[in-house]
Amino acid sequence: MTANIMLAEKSPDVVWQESEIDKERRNKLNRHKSAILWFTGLSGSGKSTIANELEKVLHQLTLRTFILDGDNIRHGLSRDLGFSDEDRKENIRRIGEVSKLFIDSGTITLTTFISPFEEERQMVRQLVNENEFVEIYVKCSLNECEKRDVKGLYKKARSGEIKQFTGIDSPYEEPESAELVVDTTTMTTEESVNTILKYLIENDIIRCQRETDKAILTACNYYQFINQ
Ligand code: ADX
Repeated sequence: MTANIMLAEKSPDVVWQESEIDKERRNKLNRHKSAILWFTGLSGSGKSTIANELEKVLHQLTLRTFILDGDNIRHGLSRDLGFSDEDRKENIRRIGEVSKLFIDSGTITLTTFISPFEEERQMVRQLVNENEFVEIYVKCSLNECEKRDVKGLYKKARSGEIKQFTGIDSPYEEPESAELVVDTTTMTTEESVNTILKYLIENDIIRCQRETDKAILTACNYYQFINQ
């Protein structure tokens, strides 16, 4: 049976249906493992920028990837949710479950949600196998995020036009057990991507053995870690 299957809470008579084409077979076909790269951090910290840049490299390496993005998910799957603590928890619960499905599909999923609460991030971590969840804290001071204010939301939050804004009148709990911390006040996007690539290679989540892989990484200026 697939790991960590919970009983259906309100419908105890539903039974888990196994499929013969399972994660292992998909991983074999893809020639790489599944993983959730869970980016967390304040709005404007750089989660989406780094995830997009990283995905481009992974895609060039012919790995199967997908980005679940906070703003986009709130246009569909979570369109009924706001920004109260309860709604944010439900948002992350849904994304956790979707990410778990993506794990079973053989995909490397990059998720970019503020995900402000340690408990919910831990909950998602528990849904999958130990080496399948990589928490990446995109660290950036509130001051700097506010200075960037790419979407103009901090200004609105300060003026009271937007309520329950993370960092202003809604909390952000810094990760306690993130696999990686990338500090976007001191690191460039390229350096952050390098750090993550290094981790993925060292932990055998991705492999870059073929000459073409090395050529691709060289072309992207991400070669320095491969020969170590
Ligand atoms: S989470 O807290 O539930 O993880 P999520 O990542 O989905 O948040 O959504 C955050 C995005 O919604 C931000 O990048 C920002 O663009 C937008 N947003 C709108 N209102 C708020 C708010 N009150 N707090 C935080 N982000 C908000």
